Amino acid sequence: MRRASLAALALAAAACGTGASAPTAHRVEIRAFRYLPDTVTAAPGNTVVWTNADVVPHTARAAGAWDTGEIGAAGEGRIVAGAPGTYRYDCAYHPTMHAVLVVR
Ligand SMILES: [Cu+2]
Repeated sequence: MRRASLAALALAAAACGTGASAPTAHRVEIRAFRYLPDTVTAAPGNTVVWTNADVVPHTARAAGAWDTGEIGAAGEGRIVAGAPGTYRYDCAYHPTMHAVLVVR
């Protein structure tokens, strides 16, 4: 009896480990023409999602690396972090908006 119970426990434990874990997502809110937080650290393969809480469109783009394209009011844009590095990014429409994505 005791042996059977242990076998059942082992099966239950194995089942818990079979699900593929969802990719990690990092969120940046755009509010009042600022990226919050203004520095995000992600691992290669992580998703970074920008949500726009302003009533005007924004973008997030790192020259030569990536670009979310236009993110409308209440919309969101995303990228998948690629090669390790420090990516300073800005908004195509508002030159005063700057932030940093660190991939490592
Ligand atoms: Cu903007």
